[in-house]
Amino acid sequence: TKSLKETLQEVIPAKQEQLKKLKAEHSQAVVGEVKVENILGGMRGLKAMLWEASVLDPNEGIRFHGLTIPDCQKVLPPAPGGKEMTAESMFWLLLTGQVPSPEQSRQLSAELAEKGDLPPFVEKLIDSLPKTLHPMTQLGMGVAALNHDSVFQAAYERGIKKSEYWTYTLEDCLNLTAKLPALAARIYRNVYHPERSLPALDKNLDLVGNYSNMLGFGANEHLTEYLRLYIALHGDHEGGNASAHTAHLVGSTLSDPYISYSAALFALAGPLHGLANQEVLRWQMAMQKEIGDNITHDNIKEYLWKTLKSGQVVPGYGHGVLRNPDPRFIALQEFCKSRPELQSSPIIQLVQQTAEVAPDVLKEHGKTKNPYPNVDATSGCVLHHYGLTEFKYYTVIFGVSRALGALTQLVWARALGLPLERPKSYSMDALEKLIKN
Ligand code: AMX
Repeated sequence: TKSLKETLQEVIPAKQEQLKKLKAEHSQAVVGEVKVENILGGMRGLKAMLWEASVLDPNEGIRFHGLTIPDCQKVLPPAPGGKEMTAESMFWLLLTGQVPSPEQSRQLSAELAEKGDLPPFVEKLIDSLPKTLHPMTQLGMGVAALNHDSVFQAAYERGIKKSEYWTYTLEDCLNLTAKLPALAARIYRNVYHPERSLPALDKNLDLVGNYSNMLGFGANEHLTEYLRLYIALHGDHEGGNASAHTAHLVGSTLSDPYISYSAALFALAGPLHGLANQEVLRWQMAMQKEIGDNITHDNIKEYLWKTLKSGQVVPGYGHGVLRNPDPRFIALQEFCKSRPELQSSPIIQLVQQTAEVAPDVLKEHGKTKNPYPNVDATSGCVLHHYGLTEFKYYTVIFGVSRALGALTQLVWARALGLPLERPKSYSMDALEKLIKN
């Protein structure tokens, strides 16, 4: 069977050819226009970026190399004994556009487990941080520090040909992906359970199996399976979202994958992006506390209006691109429906009931372009039910996941020789002049 690198080596020439042809034959083709609203509106809707791994349709949601989430659930190999697709199989798909065989997926698991230990100085760095430092800040710092061992950076200093960039980038990306569970679990242990010892990486487990084990939940196969699904699903959401875009932008300066992804994590740490993960649960629990046992649609509606009237957003609802319920939300809800213990969980019931009421309230409120739930509306409550209750940590899990897409696309950016990203900006005065002309 072919390794990941061999598979990639085979698919790169055709993509390089496709890019060459696009440049040669269609460089001047017009695919859209730039309106003042794009410039003032955070570049929403502007077609301005190349990203191979996934494309987000406003109505259908995400497709990974053309595959929908249910397609991926059907074809991507699970871990031995499990049902949910593994992070490795999603990584393989995002990187190569191909579905790995179970054997290839297991080979990649073994390679990642082999590379997963942290260098001692990074362990010391993380251990020296105050527990009160947000786990996302710790994750970003740890990932940045791992660039000490970047093979891309070392090779660049030595002097390498552009055509070789991608091989060193791939090596860094695999090393970083491999080390994320040990790093993220160490942060969890230090902040929440300093009395616990951290288990060593198990060379027979997949990436998420090891992550769950190191978090202290290895015995809970249900949570491990949920984490597999969660991490595969959050792996990529096309290129324009703040974290993926940041990785791409920083990577375009030829910064190595560690510091590029570290920057991405700090974009993910904002409440309008990844931090919504922790905000949803905080908000749902405040709702639960206020409403008490008498949960009715009217009570939920009243609480939603209270949130909106206080000038806050309803966390877990709305999206920069999506205009329908997020298929990732639907997939996580299906997971909940398949487990009786989750169906009887009060917080999961509350999330489900909120999803029945919130769209109409948000429509009536009339501001958001998308009144439907996004993935964050449900992702945290399952973790909470299974005992991973520290919601300040949830965005870290998102950060482990988003690496799959962002890192695979750094490899492609180097394989395709994509240039330094440098859009044009204008002052309002300059813009007014432009409009007059
Ligand atoms: N509740 C209340 N108001 C909302 C809203 C919500 N859930 N979503 C959007 N709005 C408001 C916006 O604040 C904006 O108001 P303004 O005109 O006063 O500034 C208006 O509706 C128009 O916004 P939009 O074009 O529909 O959304 P956007 O592309 O600007 O922002 C997002 C998208 C996700 C930041 C926004 O919907 C939001 O803040 N949602 C809540 C936070 C959240 O769930 N984030 C997670 C997103 C997914 C992820 O990255 N993990």
